[in-house]
Amino acid sequence: MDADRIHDIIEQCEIDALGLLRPDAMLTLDIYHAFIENDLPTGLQYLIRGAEHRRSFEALLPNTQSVLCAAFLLPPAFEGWARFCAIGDYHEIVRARLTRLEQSLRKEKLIHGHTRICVDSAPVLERELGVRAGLGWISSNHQLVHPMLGAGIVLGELLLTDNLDPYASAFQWHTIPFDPRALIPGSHCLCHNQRLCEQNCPTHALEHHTYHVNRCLAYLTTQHTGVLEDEHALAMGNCVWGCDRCQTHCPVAKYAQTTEMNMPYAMLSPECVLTASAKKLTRLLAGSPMQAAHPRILQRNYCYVLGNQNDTTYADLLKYVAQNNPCEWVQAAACRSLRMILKPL
Ligand code: B12
Ligand code: SF4
Repeated sequence: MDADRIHDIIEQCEIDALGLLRPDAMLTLDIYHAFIENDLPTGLQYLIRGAEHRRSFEALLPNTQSVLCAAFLLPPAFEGWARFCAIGDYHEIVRARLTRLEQSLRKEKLIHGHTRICVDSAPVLERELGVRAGLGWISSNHQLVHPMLGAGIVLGELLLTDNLDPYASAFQWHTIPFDPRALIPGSHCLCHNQRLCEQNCPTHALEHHTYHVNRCLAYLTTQHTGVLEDEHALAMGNCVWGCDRCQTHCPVAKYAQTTEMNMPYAMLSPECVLTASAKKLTRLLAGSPMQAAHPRILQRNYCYVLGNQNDTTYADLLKYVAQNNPCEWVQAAACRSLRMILKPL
């Protein structure tokens, strides 16, 4: 099997970069443990589950011999939505593409053993795996930045009991040599320490290469239930779901873009989102990246965003939500936004 054939397979599977690594001991497990012991906010308590599994791949796939780590470039997103929302539920898309990869490798008799696919929710340290596979470095914005794709990527892994050593170089597709220092946030950034990501973070969640999850809008707008501090609600601007500002201001591969977006839920009107029952919302958001989240978070976010618009078009809708939504913190968000838009000039 020649490298060209392997590269054809990788391209056919719509993988933008792929790297191979050995299942050696994780290098940043201490960083992860310090995070869950000291900084874990309520909405991320699920990270405690499986904390020990991150030590090795044994619990996920006994006798793992090779790990293929893949990066997928995201399309540009619709205003107010993070880029990962622009392709439906990326977990399903990444899983489907890695399944195709697995089937193609098996068909070509390159693999024979057991496999397991991981995307986001599996207890693995995906950013470390990405760096070790040669996909890039951890930037000041704490994201994995690929030299050609930038930070606007999602990751997925194919664990294998086959040893892919004989084909090692062929499985390095758009990679760079691994340097352990690339795991230290900001140490390999190409912007001469300008830290545009930090300067453009609206909540100061990034400071001197340190990341404060409690202030990050990517956390507050997707995982955190309850009311938001006023300063955070204001900093949201038009942020409906997630935040990409530290990523969009990163100068590396700023213009890398792929396929067009697929996000029908971005077209839902504020009326439709804000008057829906929790059950209807769950139905409307099926197949979207929001399907696993608390359905009321989207309603709360819409309330804050409407309040930040400084116009009274939606005042009646916000009044309706303040009086009728069964969730206290959605009501509170609607009241705050009403105060904002009805305040005397
Ligand atoms: C929990 C989680 C979140 C949380 C917490 C974020 C965080 N920084 O931890 C929230 C909900 C806020 C979040 C937000 C986002 N996330 Co997220 N998230 C995860 C998840 C499930 C676990 C991450 C984790 O273990 N966090 C704990 C901390 C300690 O780990 P970490 O930031 O990953 O840091 C590692 C390295 O950077 C390094 N490191 C960090 N600090 C230091 C310091 C030193 C000295 C050293 C040596 C190393 C080091 O070691 C750490 C442990 O391996 C992963 C999937 C996975 N299974 O890994 C996706 C994942 C990391 N997220 C991803 C994405 C796309 C995002 C968002 C861009 C989404 C969005 N637009 O809203 C934002 C980015 C926000 C940001 N600036 O980081 C992608 C990563 C893409 C990328 N280019 O890096 C992942 C891999 C999901 C995926 N499969 O694609 N996320
Ligand atoms: S995702 Fe947004 S809020 Fe979070 S660190 Fe980046 S710019 Fe700041």
